[in-house]
Amino acid sequence: PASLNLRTRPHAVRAVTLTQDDLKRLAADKAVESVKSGMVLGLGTGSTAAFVVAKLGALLASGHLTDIVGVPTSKRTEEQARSLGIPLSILDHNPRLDLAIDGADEVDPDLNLVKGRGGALLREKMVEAASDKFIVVADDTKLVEGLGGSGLAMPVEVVQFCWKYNLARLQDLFKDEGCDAKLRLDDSGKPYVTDNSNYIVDLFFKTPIRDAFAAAAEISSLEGVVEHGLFLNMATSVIIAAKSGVQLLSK
Ligand code: ABF
Repeated sequence: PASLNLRTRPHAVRAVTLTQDDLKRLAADKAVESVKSGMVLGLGTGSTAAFVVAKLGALLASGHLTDIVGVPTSKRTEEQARSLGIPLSILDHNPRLDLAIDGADEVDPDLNLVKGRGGALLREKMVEAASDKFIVVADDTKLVEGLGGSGLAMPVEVVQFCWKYNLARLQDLFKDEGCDAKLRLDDSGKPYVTDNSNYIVDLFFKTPIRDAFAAAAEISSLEGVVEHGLFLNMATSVIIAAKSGVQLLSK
């Protein structure tokens, strides 16, 4: 019909294009549907997790959620949650959580994850390991066939003492994967310091890690390594938002 002639009335139809942030928000809102009043929640870190915290704050303010307590996985998540009036706690006082919701950097077909590109991997892993359920929220760009396959950083948190020694040992550990290890720097070019006063060595692989479970054990065995970004057998489910819709991946 003439009314839909796009040449004469180009404004007639405006395709809704979902931005990456829209997808992250969609995944976050879907995950928050699993939150019930009275829950003790692990609050993740990163831009997707920030949408989760924002949604929780809104539901608390509107009275749709009551009596929730948040255990943050970073100082910046703590600040965001506090600014929204979300009651906060720590693992010392809440050693068992009902549910943690957090982002991820890579998700493989077995729901194993690479996390920590946001620098919060230690507190994330502590909080998520203490949670009965752990829902990961991500946009579809995070899906990989094999961990390490994105070519982006797989972080390892190390003590500051002799970090060069541990960087060299980590690089050597993954020489078969063509690993390039780099000390993470902050915006001013100084070593990035985590919330826990440690450094981060980022590992970049040319090919995916052959055996993530063996790799995790080998990394953890290095003296001076505090934590790494392989989150294996931890996610209960993963909510992936894509332009085609939101998908729930469960074990
Ligand atoms: C955090 O979420 C980090 O472990 C990970 O790096 C980040 C992903 O960030 P984003 O959601 O912004 O992609 O849990």
